[in-house]
Amino acid sequence: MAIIQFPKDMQWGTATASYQIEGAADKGGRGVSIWDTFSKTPGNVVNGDNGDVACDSYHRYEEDVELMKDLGIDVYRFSVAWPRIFPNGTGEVNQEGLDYYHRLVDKLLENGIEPMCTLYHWDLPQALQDKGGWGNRETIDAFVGYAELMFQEFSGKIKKWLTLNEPWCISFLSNFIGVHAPGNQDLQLATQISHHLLVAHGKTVQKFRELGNDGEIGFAPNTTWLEPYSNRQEDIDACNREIGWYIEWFMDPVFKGTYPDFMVDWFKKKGVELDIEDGDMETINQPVDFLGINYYTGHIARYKENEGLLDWEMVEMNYDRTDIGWPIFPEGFYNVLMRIKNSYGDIPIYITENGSCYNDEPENGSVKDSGRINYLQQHLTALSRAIASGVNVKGYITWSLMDNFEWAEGYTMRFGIVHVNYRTLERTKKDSFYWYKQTIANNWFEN
Ligand code: GCO
Repeated sequence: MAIIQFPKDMQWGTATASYQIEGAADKGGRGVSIWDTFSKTPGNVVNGDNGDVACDSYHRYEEDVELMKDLGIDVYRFSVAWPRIFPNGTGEVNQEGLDYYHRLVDKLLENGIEPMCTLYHWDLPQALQDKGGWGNRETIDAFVGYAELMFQEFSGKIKKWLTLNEPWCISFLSNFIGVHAPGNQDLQLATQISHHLLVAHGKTVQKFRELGNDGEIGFAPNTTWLEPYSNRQEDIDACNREIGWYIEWFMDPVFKGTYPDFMVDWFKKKGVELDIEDGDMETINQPVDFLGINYYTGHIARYKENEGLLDWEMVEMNYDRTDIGWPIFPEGFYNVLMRIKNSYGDIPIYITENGSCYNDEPENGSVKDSGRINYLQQHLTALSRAIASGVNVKGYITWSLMDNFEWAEGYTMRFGIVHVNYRTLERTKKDSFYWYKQTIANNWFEN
Protein backbone atom coordinates (compact mmCIF):
# COMPACT_ATOMS: atom_id res chain seq x y z
CA MET A 1 0.00 0.00 0.00
CA ALA A 2 1.20 3.43 -0.87
CA ILE A 3 -0.44 6.81 -1.18
CA ILE A 4 0.00 8.23 -4.66
CA GLN A 5 -0.38 11.98 -4.40
CA PHE A 6 -0.60 14.48 -7.29
CA PRO A 7 0.49 18.12 -7.50
CA LYS A 8 -2.06 20.64 -6.20
CA ASP A 9 -2.74 22.18 -9.59
CA MET A 10 -3.10 18.82 -11.39
CA GLN A 11 -5.97 18.97 -13.91
CA TRP A 12 -8.20 15.94 -14.39
CA GLY A 13 -10.33 15.14 -17.38
CA THR A 14 -11.98 12.74 -19.78
CA ALA A 15 -11.75 12.53 -23.56
CA THR A 16 -14.00 11.62 -26.49
CA ALA A 17 -14.00 12.15 -30.27
CA SER A 18 -16.76 13.36 -32.58
CA TYR A 19 -17.24 10.34 -34.85
CA GLN A 20 -17.03 7.96 -31.91
CA ILE A 21 -19.83 9.54 -29.85
CA GLU A 22 -21.96 12.06 -31.74
CA GLY A 23 -24.08 9.97 -34.07
CA ALA A 24 -26.62 12.16 -35.91
CA ALA A 25 -24.52 11.54 -38.98
CA ASP A 26 -27.09 12.92 -41.39
CA LYS A 27 -28.51 15.56 -39.04
CA GLY A 28 -27.80 19.24 -38.62
CA GLY A 29 -26.37 19.70 -42.09
CA ARG A 30 -23.32 17.51 -41.49
CA GLY A 31 -21.39 16.46 -44.59
CA VAL A 32 -19.99 12.99 -45.24
CA SER A 33 -16.63 12.07 -43.71
CA ILE A 34 -14.12 9.40 -44.68
CA TRP A 35 -15.25 7.37 -41.68
CA ASP A 36 -18.84 7.24 -43.00
CA THR A 37 -17.55 5.93 -46.30
CA PHE A 38 -15.03 3.53 -44.77
CA SER A 39 -17.34 2.03 -42.14
CA LYS A 40 -20.08 1.46 -44.71
CA THR A 41 -17.74 -0.45 -46.99
CA PRO A 42 -18.16 -4.15 -46.12
CA GLY A 43 -15.23 -5.82 -44.40
CA ASN A 44 -13.70 -2.74 -42.78
CA VAL A 45 -15.42 -2.67 -39.38
CA VAL A 46 -16.37 -5.58 -37.12
CA ASN A 47 -20.09 -6.46 -37.50
CA GLY A 48 -20.40 -3.77 -40.17
CA ASP A 49 -20.89 -1.18 -37.40
CA ASN A 50 -20.77 2.54 -38.15
CA GLY A 51 -21.10 5.88 -36.34
CA ASP A 52 -24.58 6.84 -37.61
CA VAL A 53 -26.02 6.71 -34.09
CA ALA A 54 -23.02 5.94 -31.83
CA CYS A 55 -23.81 7.36 -28.35
CA ASP A 56 -26.12 9.99 -29.87
CA SER A 57 -24.19 12.61 -27.95
CA TYR A 58 -25.22 15.18 -30.56
CA HIS A 59 -28.67 15.04 -28.95
CA ARG A 60 -27.66 13.92 -25.45
CA TYR A 61 -24.73 16.25 -24.80
CA GLU A 62 -26.50 17.83 -21.83
CA GLU A 63 -26.82 14.47 -20.11
CA ASP A 64 -23.15 13.80 -20.90
CA VAL A 65 -22.04 17.10 -19.39
CA GLU A 66 -24.09 16.20 -16.28
CA LEU A 67 -22.04 13.01 -16.02
CA MET A 68 -18.84 15.04 -16.21
CA LYS A 69 -20.08 17.47 -13.60
CA ASP A 70 -20.84 14.61 -11.24
CA LEU A 71 -17.39 13.19 -11.93
CA GLY A 72 -15.81 16.50 -10.95
CA ILE A 73 -13.43 16.92 -13.89
CA ASP A 74 -11.60 20.15 -14.70
CA VAL A 75 -11.27 19.62 -18.44
CA TYR A 76 -13.18 17.82 -21.18
CA ARG A 77 -11.33 16.93 -24.33
CA PHE A 78 -13.66 16.56 -27.34
CA SER A 79 -13.20 16.87 -31.08
CA VAL A 80 -15.04 18.81 -33.73
CA ALA A 81 -16.37 17.03 -36.80
CA TRP A 82 -14.92 19.07 -39.64
CA PRO A 83 -17.82 18.07 -41.97
CA ARG A 84 -20.30 19.58 -39.48
CA ILE A 85 -18.57 22.94 -39.98
CA PHE A 86 -17.65 22.68 -43.68
CA PRO A 87 -19.79 19.88 -45.16
CA ASN A 88 -17.58 19.91 -48.26
CA GLY A 89 -14.30 20.60 -46.48
CA THR A 90 -14.10 24.20 -47.75
CA GLY A 91 -16.54 26.81 -48.97
CA GLU A 92 -19.94 27.05 -47.38
CA VAL A 93 -20.10 27.08 -43.58
CA ASN A 94 -22.84 25.10 -41.85
CA GLN A 95 -24.19 27.33 -39.09
CA GLU A 96 -26.05 24.44 -37.44
CA GLY A 97 -22.73 22.70 -36.86
CA LEU A 98 -21.23 25.75 -35.21
CA ASP A 99 -24.39 26.13 -33.12
CA TYR A 100 -24.04 22.58 -31.81
CA TYR A 101 -20.50 23.16 -30.57
CA HIS A 102 -21.52 26.48 -29.05
CA ARG A 103 -24.27 24.71 -27.08
CA LEU A 104 -21.81 22.06 -25.92
CA VAL A 105 -19.07 24.52 -24.98
CA ASP A 106 -21.52 26.86 -23.22
CA LYS A 107 -22.87 23.96 -21.19
CA LEU A 108 -19.35 22.93 -20.21
CA LEU A 109 -18.43 26.47 -19.16
CA GLU A 110 -21.67 26.86 -17.17
CA ASN A 111 -20.62 23.78 -15.24
CA GLY A 112 -17.08 24.95 -14.60
CA ILE A 113 -15.50 22.48 -17.03
CA GLU A 114 -12.81 23.76 -19.35
CA PRO A 115 -13.15 22.67 -23.00
CA MET A 116 -10.05 21.27 -24.72
CA CYS A 117 -10.81 21.08 -28.43
CA THR A 118 -9.19 18.70 -30.90
CA LEU A 119 -9.61 20.06 -34.40
CA TYR A 120 -8.88 16.79 -36.20
CA HIS A 121 -9.73 13.41 -34.75
CA TRP A 122 -9.95 11.64 -38.08
CA ASP A 123 -13.25 12.65 -39.70
CA LEU A 124 -11.90 14.22 -42.88
CA PRO A 125 -14.63 15.54 -45.20
CA GLN A 126 -15.10 12.95 -47.96
CA ALA A 127 -15.12 15.76 -50.54
CA LEU A 128 -11.45 16.40 -49.70
CA GLN A 129 -10.58 12.69 -49.81
CA ASP A 130 -12.06 12.61 -53.31
CA LYS A 131 -9.32 15.06 -54.28
CA GLY A 132 -6.54 13.01 -52.69
CA GLY A 133 -7.15 13.72 -48.99
CA TRP A 134 -4.03 14.32 -46.91
CA GLY A 135 -1.95 13.19 -49.87
CA ASN A 136 -2.85 16.46 -51.58
CA ARG A 137 -1.27 19.64 -50.22
CA GLU A 138 -4.53 21.52 -50.85
CA THR A 139 -5.92 19.70 -47.81
CA ILE A 140 -3.37 21.57 -45.69
CA ASP A 141 -4.89 24.92 -46.68
CA ALA A 142 -8.41 23.58 -46.25
CA PHE A 143 -7.51 22.52 -42.71
CA VAL A 144 -5.98 25.88 -41.83
CA GLY A 145 -9.13 27.59 -43.17
CA TYR A 146 -11.34 25.41 -40.98
CA ALA A 147 -9.08 25.97 -37.97
CA GLU A 148 -9.12 29.74 -38.51
CA LEU A 149 -12.90 29.80 -38.50
CA MET A 150 -12.97 27.75 -35.29
CA PHE A 151 -10.42 30.04 -33.60
CA GLN A 152 -12.45 33.12 -34.48
CA GLU A 153 -15.80 31.61 -33.64
CA PHE A 154 -14.74 30.26 -30.23
CA SER A 155 -12.35 33.00 -29.22
CA GLY A 156 -12.65 33.62 -25.48
CA LYS A 157 -14.55 30.35 -24.96
CA ILE A 158 -12.08 27.64 -25.92
CA LYS A 159 -8.58 28.26 -24.61
CA LYS A 160 -6.97 24.87 -25.13
CA TRP A 161 -6.59 23.63 -28.69
CA LEU A 162 -5.06 20.55 -30.24
CA THR A 163 -4.44 20.53 -33.97
CA LEU A 164 -4.12 16.80 -34.72
CA ASN A 165 -4.91 13.68 -32.79
CA GLU A 166 -2.40 10.88 -33.38
CA PRO A 167 -0.74 11.84 -36.65
CA TRP A 168 0.85 8.35 -36.75
CA CYS A 169 -2.63 6.83 -37.02
CA ILE A 170 -3.77 9.39 -39.61
CA SER A 171 -0.76 8.65 -41.79
CA PHE A 172 0.64 5.16 -41.26
CA LEU A 173 -2.25 3.23 -39.69
CA SER A 174 -4.73 4.64 -42.21
CA ASN A 175 -2.60 4.78 -45.36
CA PHE A 176 0.08 2.10 -44.96
CA ILE A 177 -1.31 -0.54 -42.63
CA GLY A 178 -4.72 0.38 -44.01
CA VAL A 179 -7.02 -0.64 -41.17
CA HIS A 180 -8.45 2.86 -40.65
CA ALA A 181 -10.06 5.25 -43.12
CA PRO A 182 -9.33 5.78 -45.96
CA GLY A 183 -7.69 2.32 -45.92
CA ASN A 184 -4.73 2.75 -48.30
CA GLN A 185 -1.69 0.46 -48.19
CA ASP A 186 1.09 2.59 -49.59
CA LEU A 187 4.20 3.44 -47.57
CA GLN A 188 5.32 6.25 -49.86
CA LEU A 189 1.89 7.91 -49.64
CA ALA A 190 1.61 7.37 -45.89
CA THR A 191 5.03 8.89 -45.21
CA GLN A 192 4.28 11.87 -47.44
CA ILE A 193 0.98 12.29 -45.58
CA SER A 194 2.83 12.35 -42.26
CA HIS A 195 4.81 15.30 -43.62
CA HIS A 196 1.70 17.11 -44.88
CA LEU A 197 0.08 16.64 -41.48
CA LEU A 198 3.04 18.24 -39.76
CA VAL A 199 2.97 21.17 -42.19
CA ALA A 200 -0.78 21.55 -41.52
CA HIS A 201 -0.05 21.52 -37.80
CA GLY A 202 2.65 24.20 -38.15
CA LYS A 203 0.55 26.46 -40.36
CA THR A 204 -2.35 26.17 -37.94
CA VAL A 205 -0.15 27.17 -35.02
CA GLN A 206 1.07 30.16 -37.08
CA LYS A 207 -2.54 31.14 -37.81
CA PHE A 208 -3.42 30.87 -34.12
CA ARG A 209 -0.53 33.20 -33.19
CA GLU A 210 -1.43 35.61 -35.97
CA LEU A 211 -4.99 35.95 -34.66
CA GLY A 212 -3.62 36.64 -31.19
CA ASN A 213 -6.32 34.65 -29.41
CA ASP A 214 -6.09 34.09 -25.71
CA GLY A 215 -5.21 30.43 -25.17
CA GLU A 216 -2.78 27.61 -25.80
CA ILE A 217 -2.19 25.25 -28.68
CA GLY A 218 -0.48 21.88 -29.07
CA PHE A 219 -0.90 18.49 -30.76
CA ALA A 220 -1.45 14.94 -29.52
CA PRO A 221 0.85 12.25 -30.91
CA ASN A 222 0.34 8.65 -29.83
CA THR A 223 3.21 6.81 -28.22
CA THR A 224 4.22 3.29 -27.36
CA TRP A 225 7.15 1.57 -25.69
CA LEU A 226 9.11 -1.52 -26.71
CA GLU A 227 11.54 -2.85 -24.16
CA PRO A 228 14.46 -4.71 -25.78
CA TYR A 229 14.44 -8.43 -25.03
CA SER A 230 18.21 -8.34 -24.49
CA ASN A 231 20.95 -5.75 -24.42
CA ARG A 232 22.20 -6.88 -27.83
CA GLN A 233 22.59 -3.80 -29.99
CA GLU A 234 20.32 -5.17 -32.71
CA ASP A 235 17.48 -5.62 -30.19
CA ILE A 236 18.00 -2.12 -28.81
CA ASP A 237 18.06 -0.63 -32.32
CA ALA A 238 14.93 -2.51 -33.39
CA CYS A 239 12.97 -1.24 -30.39
CA ASN A 240 14.28 2.26 -30.97
CA ARG A 241 13.01 2.22 -34.52
CA GLU A 242 9.47 1.34 -33.48
CA ILE A 243 9.41 3.91 -30.65
CA GLY A 244 11.02 6.48 -32.95
CA TRP A 245 8.37 5.93 -35.60
CA TYR A 246 5.81 7.28 -33.13
CA ILE A 247 7.82 9.73 -31.07
CA GLU A 248 10.83 11.22 -32.91
CA TRP A 249 9.28 11.05 -36.38
CA PHE A 250 6.51 13.41 -35.27
CA MET A 251 8.14 15.34 -32.43
CA ASP A 252 11.65 16.08 -33.80
CA PRO A 253 10.25 18.15 -36.70
CA VAL A 254 8.02 20.13 -34.31
CA PHE A 255 10.63 20.69 -31.60
CA LYS A 256 13.89 20.60 -33.59
CA GLY A 257 12.90 21.31 -37.18
CA THR A 258 14.42 18.09 -38.56
CA TYR A 259 13.41 14.48 -39.16
CA PRO A 260 15.44 11.92 -37.17
CA ASP A 261 18.26 10.54 -39.33
CA PHE A 262 17.88 6.95 -38.17
CA MET A 263 14.30 6.91 -39.44
CA VAL A 264 15.02 8.87 -42.62
CA ASP A 265 17.70 6.30 -43.48
CA TRP A 266 15.39 3.40 -42.76
CA PHE A 267 12.58 4.80 -44.90
CA LYS A 268 15.08 5.46 -47.71
CA LYS A 269 16.11 1.81 -47.56
CA LYS A 270 12.43 0.96 -48.07
CA GLY A 271 12.29 3.14 -51.16
CA VAL A 272 10.49 6.13 -49.63
CA GLU A 273 11.36 9.60 -50.92
CA LEU A 274 9.95 12.44 -48.91
CA ASP A 275 8.99 15.54 -50.88
CA ILE A 276 9.78 18.49 -48.63
CA GLU A 277 9.15 21.96 -50.04
CA ASP A 278 11.24 25.00 -49.18
CA GLY A 279 10.21 26.44 -45.84
CA ASP A 280 8.29 23.34 -44.72
CA MET A 281 10.63 22.49 -41.86
CA GLU A 282 10.56 26.06 -40.54
CA THR A 283 6.77 26.01 -40.73
CA ILE A 284 6.60 22.78 -38.74
CA ASN A 285 9.11 24.00 -36.17
CA GLN A 286 6.71 26.44 -34.47
CA PRO A 287 6.83 26.67 -30.68
CA VAL A 288 3.80 24.94 -29.17
CA ASP A 289 2.37 25.76 -25.74
CA PHE A 290 1.91 22.19 -24.62
CA LEU A 291 2.18 18.62 -25.79
CA GLY A 292 -0.62 16.06 -25.61
CA ILE A 293 0.51 12.49 -25.05
CA ASN A 294 -1.61 9.41 -25.74
CA TYR A 295 -0.33 6.16 -24.27
CA TYR A 296 -2.03 2.77 -23.98
CA THR A 297 0.38 -0.14 -24.25
CA GLY A 298 3.87 -1.49 -24.84
CA HIS A 299 5.71 -4.80 -24.76
CA ILE A 300 8.98 -6.71 -25.09
CA ALA A 301 10.50 -7.11 -28.53
CA ARG A 302 13.63 -8.16 -30.37
CA TYR A 303 15.29 -7.87 -33.76
CA LYS A 304 14.04 -10.12 -36.52
CA GLU A 305 15.35 -9.71 -40.02
CA ASN A 306 12.74 -8.73 -42.60
CA GLU A 307 9.91 -8.82 -40.10
CA GLY A 308 7.39 -6.10 -40.88
CA LEU A 309 8.51 -2.60 -41.80
CA LEU A 310 11.04 -2.20 -39.00
CA ASP A 311 12.55 -5.68 -38.50
CA TRP A 312 11.33 -6.61 -35.06
CA GLU A 313 9.11 -9.20 -33.43
CA MET A 314 7.21 -9.20 -30.19
CA VAL A 315 8.27 -11.69 -27.52
CA GLU A 316 5.44 -13.18 -25.49
CA MET A 317 6.18 -12.61 -21.80
CA ASN A 318 2.67 -13.28 -20.53
CA TYR A 319 1.89 -9.77 -19.44
CA ASP A 320 -1.76 -9.36 -18.52
CA ARG A 321 -3.80 -8.00 -21.39
CA THR A 322 -6.90 -5.87 -21.57
CA ASP A 323 -9.95 -7.18 -23.45
CA ILE A 324 -8.68 -5.75 -26.76
CA GLY A 325 -5.54 -7.83 -26.32
CA TRP A 326 -3.09 -5.03 -25.52
CA PRO A 327 -0.46 -5.86 -22.86
CA ILE A 328 -0.65 -3.80 -19.68
CA PHE A 329 2.72 -2.08 -19.60
CA PRO A 330 2.75 0.91 -17.24
CA GLU A 331 6.57 1.09 -17.11
CA GLY A 332 6.39 2.00 -20.80
CA PHE A 333 4.30 5.04 -19.88
CA TYR A 334 7.05 6.20 -17.50
CA ASN A 335 9.77 5.49 -20.08
CA VAL A 336 7.94 7.37 -22.84
CA LEU A 337 7.59 10.45 -20.63
CA MET A 338 11.26 10.32 -19.61
CA ARG A 339 12.37 9.93 -23.23
CA ILE A 340 10.33 13.00 -24.17
CA LYS A 341 11.73 15.01 -21.27
CA ASN A 342 15.28 14.02 -22.20
CA SER A 343 14.78 14.97 -25.85
CA TYR A 344 12.53 18.00 -25.69
CA GLY A 345 12.92 19.44 -22.22
CA ASP A 346 10.25 20.80 -19.97
CA ILE A 347 7.40 21.39 -22.38
CA PRO A 348 4.12 21.26 -20.41
CA ILE A 349 2.42 17.91 -20.98
CA TYR A 350 -1.19 16.85 -20.81
CA ILE A 351 -1.86 13.15 -20.96
CA THR A 352 -4.60 13.51 -23.56
CA GLU A 353 -5.46 9.79 -23.64
CA ASN A 354 -4.80 6.79 -21.45
CA GLY A 355 -7.29 4.09 -20.67
CA SER A 356 -8.26 0.49 -21.20
CA CYS A 357 -10.73 -1.83 -22.86
CA TYR A 358 -12.81 -4.00 -20.56
CA ASN A 359 -16.14 -5.26 -21.82
CA ASP A 360 -17.97 -5.67 -18.49
CA GLU A 361 -21.75 -5.34 -18.71
CA PRO A 362 -24.17 -3.92 -16.14
CA GLU A 363 -25.62 -6.26 -13.55
CA ASN A 364 -28.31 -4.93 -11.23
CA GLY A 365 -27.45 -1.39 -12.21
CA SER A 366 -23.70 -1.57 -11.61
CA VAL A 367 -20.69 -2.39 -13.76
CA LYS A 368 -17.88 -4.08 -11.87
CA ASP A 369 -14.91 -3.13 -14.06
CA SER A 370 -12.13 -3.87 -11.59
CA GLY A 371 -9.73 -4.46 -14.50
CA ARG A 372 -10.08 -0.83 -15.54
CA ILE A 373 -9.52 0.44 -11.99
CA ASN A 374 -6.39 -1.67 -11.77
CA TYR A 375 -5.16 -0.30 -15.12
CA LEU A 376 -5.80 3.28 -14.00
CA GLN A 377 -4.01 2.71 -10.71
CA GLN A 378 -0.95 1.28 -12.41
CA HIS A 379 -0.73 4.02 -15.02
CA LEU A 380 -1.36 6.85 -12.58
CA THR A 381 1.38 5.41 -10.39
CA ALA A 382 3.75 5.45 -13.38
CA LEU A 383 2.65 9.03 -14.08
CA SER A 384 3.38 10.03 -10.52
CA ARG A 385 6.89 8.54 -10.88
CA ALA A 386 7.37 10.65 -14.01
CA ILE A 387 6.23 13.78 -12.16
CA ALA A 388 8.66 12.96 -9.32
CA SER A 389 11.38 12.67 -11.99
CA GLY A 390 10.66 16.19 -13.21
CA VAL A 391 8.32 15.63 -16.17
CA ASN A 392 6.21 18.77 -16.47
CA VAL A 393 2.76 17.12 -16.32
CA LYS A 394 -0.16 19.55 -16.16
CA GLY A 395 -3.06 17.17 -16.47
CA TYR A 396 -4.39 13.67 -17.00
CA ILE A 397 -7.32 13.07 -19.34
CA THR A 398 -8.58 9.52 -19.43
CA TRP A 399 -9.96 7.74 -22.47
CA SER A 400 -12.88 7.63 -22.36
CA LEU A 401 -15.84 9.30 -20.73
CA MET A 402 -18.08 6.61 -22.17
CA ASP A 403 -18.08 3.49 -24.33
CA ASN A 404 -18.16 4.46 -27.98
CA PHE A 405 -17.50 3.50 -31.60
CA GLU A 406 -14.05 1.93 -31.42
CA TRP A 407 -13.10 2.44 -35.08
CA ALA A 408 -12.35 -0.85 -36.89
CA GLU A 409 -13.56 -2.75 -33.79
CA GLY A 410 -16.99 -1.14 -34.02
CA TYR A 411 -19.01 -1.38 -30.81
CA THR A 412 -17.34 -4.58 -29.62
CA MET A 413 -14.60 -2.89 -27.57
CA ARG A 414 -15.52 -0.69 -24.61
CA PHE A 415 -13.14 1.96 -23.22
CA GLY A 416 -15.59 4.05 -21.16
CA ILE A 417 -15.84 4.71 -17.45
CA VAL A 418 -19.54 5.04 -18.27
CA HIS A 419 -21.30 2.11 -19.94
CA VAL A 420 -23.49 2.80 -22.98
CA ASN A 421 -26.29 0.46 -23.94
CA TYR A 422 -26.27 0.82 -27.72
CA ARG A 423 -29.91 -0.31 -28.02
CA THR A 424 -31.45 2.10 -25.52
CA LEU A 425 -28.53 4.61 -25.36
CA GLU A 426 -28.81 4.45 -21.58
CA ARG A 427 -25.66 5.49 -19.69
CA THR A 428 -24.55 3.59 -16.56
CA LYS A 429 -21.67 4.73 -14.39
CA LYS A 430 -19.13 1.96 -13.93
CA ASP A 431 -17.18 1.24 -10.74
CA SER A 432 -14.19 2.95 -12.40
CA PHE A 433 -16.26 6.14 -12.68
CA TYR A 434 -16.72 6.18 -8.92
CA TRP A 435 -13.05 5.32 -8.35
CA TYR A 436 -11.91 8.13 -10.67
CA LYS A 437 -14.35 10.57 -9.05
CA GLN A 438 -12.88 9.83 -5.63
CA THR A 439 -9.33 10.15 -6.95
CA ILE A 440 -10.13 13.52 -8.51
CA ALA A 441 -11.78 14.76 -5.31
CA ASN A 442 -8.81 13.67 -3.18
CA ASN A 443 -6.05 14.37 -5.68
CA TRP A 444 -4.54 11.12 -4.44
CA PHE A 445 -5.33 7.41 -4.24
CA GLU A 446 -4.08 4.42 -2.37
CA ASN A 447 -2.74 1.56 -4.46
C1 GCO B 1 -7.00 7.44 -30.23
C2 GCO B 1 -8.11 6.99 -30.59
C3 GCO B 1 -9.22 6.76 -29.70
C4 GCO B 1 -9.41 5.31 -29.45
C5 GCO B 1 -8.58 4.87 -28.30
C6 GCO B 1 -8.69 3.42 -28.00
O1 GCO B 1 -6.89 8.67 -30.21
O2 GCO B 1 -6.22 6.52 -30.10
O3 GCO B 1 -8.32 8.17 -31.13
O4 GCO B 1 -10.18 7.33 -30.48
O5 GCO B 1 -10.73 5.03 -29.21
O6 GCO B 1 -7.25 5.13 -28.58
O7 GCO B 1 -8.19 2.68 -29.07
